[in-house]
Amino acid sequence: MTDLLLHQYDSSPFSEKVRVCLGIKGLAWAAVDQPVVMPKPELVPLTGGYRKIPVLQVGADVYCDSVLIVRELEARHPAPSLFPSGSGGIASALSEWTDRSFFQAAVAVIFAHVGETIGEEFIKDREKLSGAPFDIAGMKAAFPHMATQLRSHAANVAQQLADGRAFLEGEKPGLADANAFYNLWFAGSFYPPSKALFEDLPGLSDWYARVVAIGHGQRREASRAEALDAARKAEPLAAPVPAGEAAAAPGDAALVGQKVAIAATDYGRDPITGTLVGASAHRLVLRREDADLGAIQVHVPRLGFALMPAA
Ligand SMILES: N[C@@H](CCC(=O)N[C@@H](CS)C(=O)NCC(=O)O)C(=O)O
Repeated sequence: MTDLLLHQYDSSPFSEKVRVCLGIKGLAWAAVDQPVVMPKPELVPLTGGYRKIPVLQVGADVYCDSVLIVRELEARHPAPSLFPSGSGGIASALSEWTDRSFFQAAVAVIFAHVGETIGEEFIKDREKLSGAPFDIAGMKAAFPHMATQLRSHAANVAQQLADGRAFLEGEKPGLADANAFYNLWFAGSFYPPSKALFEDLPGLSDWYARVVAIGHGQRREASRAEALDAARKAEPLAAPVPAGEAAAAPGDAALVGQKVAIAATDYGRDPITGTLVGASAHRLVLRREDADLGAIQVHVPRLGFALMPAA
């Protein structure tokens, strides 16, 4: 039995980032498949409102967003490290590149081509998620530009490999590889002709094959009922912020112990409310009481989340 429960679906690119990191660490974990659109009645009770995928659950502690999931995996299972050349700071900071402009380029290239084949339910759901119309005509018009952006991101990856190294940081794989990889995996899987935008770049295809070969660790499937039961049976961590994480900003520290609301600032901004029980420069931790599950601690990354005193 494993205690790492990853709420995910196989086509999710941010889940692929986490699956590769689980592979690098050789960890055993369980995939808990969640729906691709709302409602998600067996996810939201765990997160208190957050609907995005992936979410990592360990007992009654729930980690939202791949950025924090990766940080938590490194804290719980430090070896082998996701930062093989000691690059924890810069490799973590690079998520702002891979998860935003690189990812947006991959999304634009895919949806300019497959947008029309997607069902109405998915389109309506994603319009609600983003708060903006799903503009297929706009995506088509933007394609020539976005194709150049995707290639340019991929070319930076190829440039890093130009001295013949196996992975982005050297001979061992790390988060930098998982982050760059998942975007190309996403584009190439959902719109295979997009591979022509990057697979000719020197060294890129060989590196891509090496990342695929890492695998995903030891995966098993778990039901959503099993995950909810694991939350019911467990108590949240007494010390939810791992030792050594940089201290919180003074404004956040002052709110510890108070009722607060937190929400992502980009998309999927559904608020989570609870008592702030932990804060660092990298995470916020809320404790909630769920009528069915009992006490749950929800962890979110500090970057890209807003914190407000609860109304
Ligand atoms: N910043 C988040 C982004 C997660 C995200 O956008 N996930 C997509 C799937 S890959 C999602 O949740 N889409 C809406 C849904 O599945 O309901 C992260 O790094 O985890």
